[in-house]
Amino acid sequence: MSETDFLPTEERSLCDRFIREGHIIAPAENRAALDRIRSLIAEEASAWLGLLPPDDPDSFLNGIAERVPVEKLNAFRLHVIGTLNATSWLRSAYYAIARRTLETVVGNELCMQRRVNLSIQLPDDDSSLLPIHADVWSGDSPFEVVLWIPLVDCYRSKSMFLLPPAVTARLQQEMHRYADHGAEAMFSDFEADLAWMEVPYGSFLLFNQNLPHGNRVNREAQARWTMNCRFKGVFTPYADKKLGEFFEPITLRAASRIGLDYRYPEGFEE
Ligand SMILES: O=C(O)CCC(=O)C(=O)O
Ligand SMILES: [Fe+2]
Repeated sequence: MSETDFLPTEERSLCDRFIREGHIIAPAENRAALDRIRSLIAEEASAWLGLLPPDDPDSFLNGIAERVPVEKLNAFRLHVIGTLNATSWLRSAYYAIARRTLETVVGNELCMQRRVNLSIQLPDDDSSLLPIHADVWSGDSPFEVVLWIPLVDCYRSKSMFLLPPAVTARLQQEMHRYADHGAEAMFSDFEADLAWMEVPYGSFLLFNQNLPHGNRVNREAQARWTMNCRFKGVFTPYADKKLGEFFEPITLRAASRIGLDYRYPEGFEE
């Protein structure tokens, strides 16, 4: 942190915590927005199954393995994601769930990934796993954060893991060792240091995607349902994921809009 830091104390301490721990778990800032997204997902999922919307979305989503076999899971998931992303209010509702935290940790002129991702992991299913990785290692900008929001309670293997910043510094020193041995060796060497994110429904997780993270086979009795979406400051550097293609500005302020639109007068020369 620089010597000059005019952030108010609470904002500085949240920033310090995000740097030190690599993540923040907090209650949804707009619970109605989260409930609305969960209802939409439960409705679309039941429509695909030819059922009426469930009275209890929590037990419907948790128990989805009774209705959707693993072979049909991807088609089912793609249907739900497709309708989710075709919904006009989806992204503003998603953002509303963590608006103040995003403003504090990332900034108030943000861009947001154009599509929200959905991941569904049935109990004991090994078909949709993400081995340990850092998004920044495969073309994401180091300025991005991931807002990860569960639709059911997530804990232990029904959640994701994150390697804390201090241990990540050690891993980065030894990175050459994994060039040949791959993600599984990295996972087992650092397994004891991984932090499993405990995020109940009603809360969100904001994490630093420069830190190694991933998931394992869900060994709990019920299905995992989580969404994720990336945010970054509009004017921070881009990597492979470009503005206008992957990202879209969502909170440009007046001075930036004026600056972006500004054209020097005809014939103006310095
Ligand atoms: O949801 C998970 O288990 C991992 C998510 C992830 O890798 C990401 O959002 O970058
Ligand atoms: Fe990731």
